[in-house]
Amino acid sequence: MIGCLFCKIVQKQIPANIVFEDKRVLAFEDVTPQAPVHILIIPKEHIPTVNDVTGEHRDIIMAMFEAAKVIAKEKNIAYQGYRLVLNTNSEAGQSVFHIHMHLLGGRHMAWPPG
Ligand code: DGP
Repeated sequence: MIGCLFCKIVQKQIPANIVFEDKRVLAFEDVTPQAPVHILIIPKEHIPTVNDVTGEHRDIIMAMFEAAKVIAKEKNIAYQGYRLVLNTNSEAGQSVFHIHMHLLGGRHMAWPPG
């Protein structure tokens, strides 16, 4: 989508430290990391929020979770644990309106989140 920051990263118009890519998904380091491991996993297709996900996105959503598993293993945090977060709309703090799964790990995670 024109003007979407994450679409520009998908199209390699904006640089990012990419850690995983397949035909459906791209994953890259968050520019403002909140944990020793902080990766954003995004679909290549533009989907603004989780509210816009439909059954047609089944394969994309599955691919995002598969990517999370692979990255967690590669970063050696699969066993200790990690957190997957999808902020949706304003009260959750979504700032980029192209869905993205935060993969956070490498430190203890408190609950409830802030
Ligand atoms: P959220 O607040 O859930 O919408 O998360 C958006 C995240 O995107 C936030 O943690 C910072 C990250 N981010 C914003 N702009 C860029 C960028 O240009 N490059 C990268 N790598 N991450 C970005």
